[in-house]
Amino acid sequence: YKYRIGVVGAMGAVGTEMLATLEKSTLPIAEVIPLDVKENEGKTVSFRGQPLKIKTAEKGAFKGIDIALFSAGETASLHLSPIAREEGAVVIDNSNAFRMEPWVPLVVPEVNPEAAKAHKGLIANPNCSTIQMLVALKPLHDRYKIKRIVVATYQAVSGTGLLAIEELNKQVEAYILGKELPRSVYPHQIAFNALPHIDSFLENGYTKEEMKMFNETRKILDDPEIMVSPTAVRIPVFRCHSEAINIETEKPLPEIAEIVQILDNAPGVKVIDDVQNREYPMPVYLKGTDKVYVGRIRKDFTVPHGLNLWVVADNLRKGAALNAVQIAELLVEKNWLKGE
Ligand code: 2RA
Repeated sequence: YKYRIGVVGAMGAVGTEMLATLEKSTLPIAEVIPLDVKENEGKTVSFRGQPLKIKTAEKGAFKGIDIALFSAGETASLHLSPIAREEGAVVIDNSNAFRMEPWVPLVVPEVNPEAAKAHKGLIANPNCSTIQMLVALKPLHDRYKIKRIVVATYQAVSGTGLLAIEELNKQVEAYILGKELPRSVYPHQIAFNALPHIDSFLENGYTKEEMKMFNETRKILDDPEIMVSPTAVRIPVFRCHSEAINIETEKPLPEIAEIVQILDNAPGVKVIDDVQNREYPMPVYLKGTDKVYVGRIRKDFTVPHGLNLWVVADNLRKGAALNAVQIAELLVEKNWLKGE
């Protein structure tokens, strides 16, 4: 059997990456149906060298679609995912709309694949900053039980979308030309800056982006006690999020050499850590890659069982599109498409 795959938000930053990822997927694909807002109807996107016409994402558009990958924002997911499910599609949603709903599995295939089995027609893709953090930490959590995570993120502008990529380009250009820097996407200049503000602020002084990392980590690891203290920062990098992660574990940690081995052999992880030769993960070199890259691995000597890690991943790929496609591949491979 070959599957008909819908991509909702096909012209967005993540949607574009979903199409690129599907091109290389092991999924047996009969057809890819790109769906987007009405204004984009008739425009074309490329898939395996062929132009595909965009259709409007609306009632009736999902008939015959087996799996619908959504990356069109919360409002679109809230409105259209029930319609897609009614019309027979299994929805894999990259938005924040359903991630914390008890009936919706929140899945990173390398971390909690079994959670996908009991789906009810909708599976949520976690936030990019959560995905890369947990792919790296899962092998350590399984062995040494992490009790606390302190993490600072350094997030690329592509996480905001195509307009933010354009804004950074325009600000750098204006700076070089000695002109006033245009600004419309972020509350402050992003070029040559670091913005400690991603998504809106909450009563507790954290941002929604930071609380996603706290809440999603507990759900994905199925651990109601683990503590996560995030600071999410936007930096003038186009692609790939970086994270400085500090963990404290319940059990004693082994020597660094053993930790490196554990990490490098873990699913979805690659260690790049040879500081003498200035080798460590960096966003500018990791665009378009599929793994989560870990470096600067060192004990935190200030606590009994502590470790520091530097983690980089392509936020549009493993942080969004690739993880969503990997969930689709998992469902097909395990024959879990029907769910429960
Ligand atoms: C961001 N994680 O980077 C959020 C959504 N992609 O803006």
